[in-house]
Amino acid sequence: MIRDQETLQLLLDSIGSFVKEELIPREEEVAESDEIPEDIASQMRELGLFGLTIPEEFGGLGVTMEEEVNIAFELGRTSPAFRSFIGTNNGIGSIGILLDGTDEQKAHYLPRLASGEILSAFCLTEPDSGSDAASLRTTAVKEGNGYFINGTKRYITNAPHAGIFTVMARTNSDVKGAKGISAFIVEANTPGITIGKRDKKMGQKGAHTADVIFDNVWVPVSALIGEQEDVGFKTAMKVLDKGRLHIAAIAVGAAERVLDDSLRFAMERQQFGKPIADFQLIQAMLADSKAEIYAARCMVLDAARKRDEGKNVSTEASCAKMFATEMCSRVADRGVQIHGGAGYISEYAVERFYRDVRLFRLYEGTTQIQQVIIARNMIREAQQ
Ligand code: COS
Repeated sequence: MIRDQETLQLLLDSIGSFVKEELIPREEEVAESDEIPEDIASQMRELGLFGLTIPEEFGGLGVTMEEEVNIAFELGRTSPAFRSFIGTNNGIGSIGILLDGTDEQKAHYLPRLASGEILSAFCLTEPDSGSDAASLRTTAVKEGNGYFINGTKRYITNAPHAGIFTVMARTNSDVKGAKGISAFIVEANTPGITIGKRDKKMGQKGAHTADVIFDNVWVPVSALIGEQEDVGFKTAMKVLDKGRLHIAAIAVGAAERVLDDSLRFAMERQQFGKPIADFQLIQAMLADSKAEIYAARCMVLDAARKRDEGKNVSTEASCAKMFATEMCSRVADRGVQIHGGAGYISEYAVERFYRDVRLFRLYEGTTQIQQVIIARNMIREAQQ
């Protein structure tokens, strides 16, 4: 749902210009330094980019899902590290509080997330619990008016910068699987928390992930999201339903960028006495990429509109995430192919994007997990 087309267009234009004029020229610097420059971070704060999805009453812009995916199409056109920096506050690091938090929790944390004063991170994955998220072992044992949290969380995006963590932990160790899990908001400066060293990743330099280790970390009862035990797994799944749609939209934006770069290269590069864009085998790659991007864009927009209508889009979000991220990798692969030897050289952005977009098919649920979710939902519906 787009609330006001004109206002949205102004926002998209300003984000589009920011991407083109400020972020794209700094991509190389971020890839080399593995840092988001502070001046870029403050411009992001000024533009309100940390609070796009947080409701206006908490200081954000409160965009709808359809508006959000349109913004993500723009943000996807530059290095994913920039998006990742603002991504957790708009997504997996805030949605749990927004959907299931108490009024006090929302009022306390959301304004600071919206302004970018603090960053947030989502702690679900563990060393022995990835795709099988319900097998997580981190515990939160109740004692008096609080809980003691113990465990290790892995590959946590923005962990080195986060002010708060949404932590999924087992409050009921008698119950195996999803039912005994609860979600907590844990402040990063709580005694007993250690952040591991930054992971050395294949790509997405500038986006930082690390372990978060909880060693007898005490939190008050008020840190329990919604002050309700045993529903934390559902909170996490709802967070991921929305997050997956966002990642799908980012993948569409990244694919569009790669295709634009590849088309420009093909029109400039001369071989056999003419631009390689004149050759039909190159045209086939350009056309396949164009059609697939169009299909993914339509899927993302349709799923976003359905979510805005209040429908359950678990299936659609997984379809969109699976199709768009796989599509993005194919487009990046063709992009390298169109560039020929130049596509393997870091002077061209396509080499970096090829590595950067690989992560889209893994995080917030691998392609195989999306397939499981889609098929299970189909079977469940057919049984009803
Ligand atoms: N929204 C709300 N509730 C949901 C839900 C959703 N999208 N998906 C599942 N649930 C509920 C189920 O209804 C069930 O509750 P009931 O028992 O009351 O019916 C409960 O959660 C457990 O669901 P399920 O039985 O499907 O859990 P499984 O252990 O079989 O796991 C998958 C389901 C595989 C889908 C889940 O573990 C998953 O998404 N794994 C990938 C995790 C991931 O994306 N990690 C990325 C890291 S975070 S960046």
